Amino acid sequence: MPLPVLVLNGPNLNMLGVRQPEVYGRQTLADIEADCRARAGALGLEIDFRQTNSEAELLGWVHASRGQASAVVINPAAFTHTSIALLDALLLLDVPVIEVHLSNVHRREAFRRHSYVSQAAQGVICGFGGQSYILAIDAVASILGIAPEN
Ligand code: CA2
Repeated sequence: MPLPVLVLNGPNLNMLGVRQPEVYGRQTLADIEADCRARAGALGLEIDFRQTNSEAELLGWVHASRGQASAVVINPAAFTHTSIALLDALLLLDVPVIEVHLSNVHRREAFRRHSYVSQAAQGVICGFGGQSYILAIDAVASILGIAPEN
């Protein structure tokens, strides 16, 4: 089995399902984690799914993933638009990074259209709610050369 796929989530995503369902959907982060785990399992991939409200903790997880993960899927939440430190940390990785967002950030406020993180990402998926994460796991499988069973 390949090294685990690290799925990282930034600030406030622990509150999903509580407010703004019209923007972020009704799924909780635990629901999304369960769906990711099921899809990854069907593809023969293991996932390590985490959320933090701390930029320092997120940077630490990215640093510690060197040599320990086969890919990183990340929803950096608000750090997307603010964190050069997160960009620099992700640029240290030599595995695929996929940036995901629940909402279509291009249909929202202008400040959400710029992502520092995208410069380190192989691809960006946004606007499909929790399905954005599943599409990202499928992208990782494709990049790693793992074919779905059917
Ligand atoms: O669409 C996304 O996934 C975002 O990364 C979500 C971030 C936002 O800052 C990005 O621009 C786009 C916000 C996450 C906040 O999560 C909430 C959860 C429940 C209720 C309100 C916010």
